[in-house]
Amino acid sequence: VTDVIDRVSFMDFEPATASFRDDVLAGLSHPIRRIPCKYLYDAAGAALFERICELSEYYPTRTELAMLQRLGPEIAALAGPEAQVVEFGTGDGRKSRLLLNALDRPASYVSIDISRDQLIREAAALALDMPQIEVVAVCGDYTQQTLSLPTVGRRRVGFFPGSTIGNLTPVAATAFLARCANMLPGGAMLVGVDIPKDIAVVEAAYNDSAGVTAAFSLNLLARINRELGGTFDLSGFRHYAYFNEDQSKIEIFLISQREQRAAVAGRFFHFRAGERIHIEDSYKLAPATFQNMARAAGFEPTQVWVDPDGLFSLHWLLA
Ligand code: AVJ
Repeated sequence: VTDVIDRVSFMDFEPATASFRDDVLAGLSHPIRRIPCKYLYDAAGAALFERICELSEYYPTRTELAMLQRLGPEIAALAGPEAQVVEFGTGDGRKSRLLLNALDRPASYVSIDISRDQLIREAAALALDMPQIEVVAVCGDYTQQTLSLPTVGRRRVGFFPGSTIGNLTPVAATAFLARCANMLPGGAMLVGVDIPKDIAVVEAAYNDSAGVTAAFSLNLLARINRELGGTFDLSGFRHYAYFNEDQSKIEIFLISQREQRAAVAGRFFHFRAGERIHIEDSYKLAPATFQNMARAAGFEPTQVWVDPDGLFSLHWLLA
């Protein structure tokens, strides 16, 4: 623990900051153009994502929140008293608060994130709201680094909500879970996973009628314009999301509406009409499929809960 700010202990593992510039230039130079989805979440992108979570078509957030609410007592019994909650990634804090409020006298809350500012802001806000809990903010890249965490409390309970696991390929998701299992010896992990369902329902969630998801996708080009001296004409690109049934994932693209050029950091890129930039994958995993993945990562999957409409699942895994 290197520092204590506003009742939050702060540990910095100084994750390698792969630069936005390098990743965008490499992604646009590749024959199959692709930009990692983590870059969708600058301040403007995070605000648009919060609006997505409120959309009637976007079922995951409200479904998972309702499940956490309803299953609180059951999860508390499984976690036991004085647990140490370890969250991988920082959300808007709503789900973390729901879980912590449901548990039996949780001892501590550890939040791990690569983006230092958001991490400290959210951890400090949570520490203010829940003064009885010891809050630790860990700046690190949990997909790349093995992070040794301070032990405060009885049992570690990992938390990875939102079906964020679906943004990883099955191979990367399994590697991530294996890393989690090593960080939670003798503990458990609660993971939110979106389930395959009627294609029209999934596709509507990523093609909302108000166009918020389209604005979220296009913000990536706006961000490139803002931060990398980009010259993208946003009206020249269209958001496109479709369900790839073979791989059980939503694929999201920006499609060039005409032949055009754009500069990024002083380099020019040419786009044919109809050419795509792949910006996100969101896998939908059936409970048994996810359990097999967790098993391959060294967890023992036990409880799995599905909401009454069969939209979303929560998994309890033993490390
Ligand atoms: C990051 C997994 C929560 O894939 O559903 C929502 C991101 N992208 N709409 C998802 C997202 C477009 C989201 N998660």
